[in-house]
Amino acid sequence: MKKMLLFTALACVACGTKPAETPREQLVGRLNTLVAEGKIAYAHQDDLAYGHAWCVEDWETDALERSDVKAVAGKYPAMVGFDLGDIEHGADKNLDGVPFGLIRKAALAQIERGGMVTFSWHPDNIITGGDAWDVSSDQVVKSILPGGEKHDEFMVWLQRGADFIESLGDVAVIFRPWHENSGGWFWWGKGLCTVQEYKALWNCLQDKLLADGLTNIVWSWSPNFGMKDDDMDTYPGNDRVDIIGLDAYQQSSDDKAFTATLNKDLTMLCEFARKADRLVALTECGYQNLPDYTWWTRVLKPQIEKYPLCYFLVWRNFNLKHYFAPAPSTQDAPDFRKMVEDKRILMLNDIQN
Ligand code: BMA
Repeated sequence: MKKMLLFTALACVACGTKPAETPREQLVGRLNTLVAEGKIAYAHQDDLAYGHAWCVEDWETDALERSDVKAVAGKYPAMVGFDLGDIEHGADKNLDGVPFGLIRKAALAQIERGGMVTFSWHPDNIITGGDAWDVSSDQVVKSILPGGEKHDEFMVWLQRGADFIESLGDVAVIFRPWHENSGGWFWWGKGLCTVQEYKALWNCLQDKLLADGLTNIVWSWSPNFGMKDDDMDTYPGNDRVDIIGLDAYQQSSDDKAFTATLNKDLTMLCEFARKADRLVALTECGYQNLPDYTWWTRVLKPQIEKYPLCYFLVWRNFNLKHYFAPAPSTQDAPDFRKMVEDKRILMLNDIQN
């Protein structure tokens, strides 16, 4: 296969034509184009799978046309995110109870409709059997690296993740593993492994997927906001990352504190990415349950507009105690609609062609 590609590339050089773009190059190109046009794509986690007061019951027959975002704004998100947590066990459903069959179908529907897809992954703790948030041992990363006692088992976990991505076929997706590692709440986070171990963990996963022929992945690395000077030390490198992301949630009514931290981090990351010629995204954001009904246009939008971001992803709408995007019944819905009506913010219908 590789020889064939090389031959095609050489033949194209000889005849002066450019080789056709791969799905991966198309996705990177698409994101670069929208940034160059001063636009930013809107993304929502689990958008087609469930919302405030509904969930897809029978995914095999469901047309997957429901979406809280569409119900509020009349348009689907340009990008949809899903999480692969529990794929490592060969489970039928992810850690949040979303069937992997539904995730596959929804991801392909989103791409078929002209949209984009991103995956995160919250794998369990292989030493304790606890979840991704189990930080009771600082030996987990070490144990799964080559030479570690859990390495072989971990490679089986990676294989299951790789098999799922491969099952999507020849489409490009954004993959964002080992996220928020600047914090200490995941077993791969700060204080739980060394800088070298984190980078080795990144490389172990990426090299495995590439060796399996998964060359359509656009790789995203995303620390958490409130970054410290040494947080960039774990950046895997320009040859390993396409999108530098930031995860940023407002946690209290103090807008000023939130926006100050967000601006500080985005300024630094955008400058770093400009020099490195990488894309930048707000890979997760939100204000849980939206206690402030004008948060979208008063707090979030004025900040993200200042930066050359390719997308911003709002986290999931699990239930009335844990949601981030509106539904028609929530009081922030009019303000959200106003935000996404702005021409700068791209929804699915804006990027379909
Ligand atoms: C978190 C919460 C959890 C969820 C996890 C993975 O931020 O939404 O309830 O299990 O993401 O989706």
